[in-house]
Amino acid sequence: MSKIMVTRSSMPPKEEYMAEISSMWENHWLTNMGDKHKQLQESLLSRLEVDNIELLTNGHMALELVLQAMDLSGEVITTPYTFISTTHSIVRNNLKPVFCDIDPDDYTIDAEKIEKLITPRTSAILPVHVYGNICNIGAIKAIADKYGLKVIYDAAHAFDEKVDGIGVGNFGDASCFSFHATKVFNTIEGGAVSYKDEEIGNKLYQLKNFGIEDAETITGIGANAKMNEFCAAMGICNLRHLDGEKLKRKNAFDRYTERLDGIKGIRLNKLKPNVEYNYAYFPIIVDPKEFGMDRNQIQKKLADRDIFSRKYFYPISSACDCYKDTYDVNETPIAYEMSQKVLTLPLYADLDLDTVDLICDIITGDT
Ligand code: T4K
Repeated sequence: MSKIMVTRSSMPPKEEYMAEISSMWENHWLTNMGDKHKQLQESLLSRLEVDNIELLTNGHMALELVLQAMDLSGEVITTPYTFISTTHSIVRNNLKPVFCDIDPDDYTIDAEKIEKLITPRTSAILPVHVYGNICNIGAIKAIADKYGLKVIYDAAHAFDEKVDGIGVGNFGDASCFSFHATKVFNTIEGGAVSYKDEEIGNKLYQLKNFGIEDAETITGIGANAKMNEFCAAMGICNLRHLDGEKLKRKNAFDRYTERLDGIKGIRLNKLKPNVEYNYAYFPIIVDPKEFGMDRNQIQKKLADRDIFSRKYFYPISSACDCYKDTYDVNETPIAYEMSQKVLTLPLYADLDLDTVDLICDIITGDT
């Protein structure tokens, strides 16, 4: 058996991608908002059922530039239980992350704990739809409205999800998606921001393209965060196969659930009936006392059989070397505890059910 990694990029048939990019050998247009960029942007507007979307070079720049476009100051309330990109995007905007603890059931921000972290310096809330679990959007909106705060969702894990039939990109002032190779939908590297206010869109466009208005007019101090044509073409192809890929993920996800649900000491991610999921990740929370083994031991047992799980998200942001002198992990005890117990099992469209069974057998000690 070849190595099983935590995920594996979905790719369209080679011929389909070759056909999609072949026009570039005629027009020699490789980047700077070409035809493929426009086509993908249009397709995503309708697929995600959002009013506005801007494509970017990756999910991190989506976060970093939308925060910049909003011209925020002071403090941003967020959680440390995320990929480090979320925290870095705040700090790299000279803003201060204020860490709120998470809900132990779905790992997203605990909305009940937000209000007491608000100070006169708070300008925004940046919650994360961790593993595709949707944050408590109603409660977050109520708090944001009460205090006049912006809400920017890190929706890197929530591509194509719906809540009560509404596309996830419609909540808050903006939502940032990642189209990295490891995601449910990939453009190799890529990302996007869906947003409400058209002015944010104008600023984002400027920020991703050096602040260029036209060849002789530079009005902003922008960066370069454009999605190139090869990446956009990959997205166009992958989008055609998305439904099938999601279904295959669901089958693997359901098999894991069938096999691991109810095992003493292993807790699974609870799904909510009003959410249409994308089956991005399969995290398990391992209680060593109850299970008789900790997650590191499970990870090693799997690795001994060439199966590579990951500890998404360990360490939490506040425990990382670059932040640990500024923050105390004990301020977010649930996030800290989850980071000590979580193991994310392999999940991707082409993961066959026999391999899921093997992984479960190794975990439960049946092989
Ligand atoms: N916000 C959140 C909540 C995020 O999770 C992320 C990214 C972002 C923001 C930022 O979005 P981007 O700027 O990345 O678009 C991976 C991804 O690189 C990262 O995108 C993702 N989150 C994070 C959770 O996971 P690593 O360091 O674990 O990736 P790596 O290289 O170890 O890959 C994991 C496995 O994926 C490999 O073992 C095999 C497979 N793989 C990897 C690559 C690179 C493939 O099958 N194909 C590939 O090309 O971070």
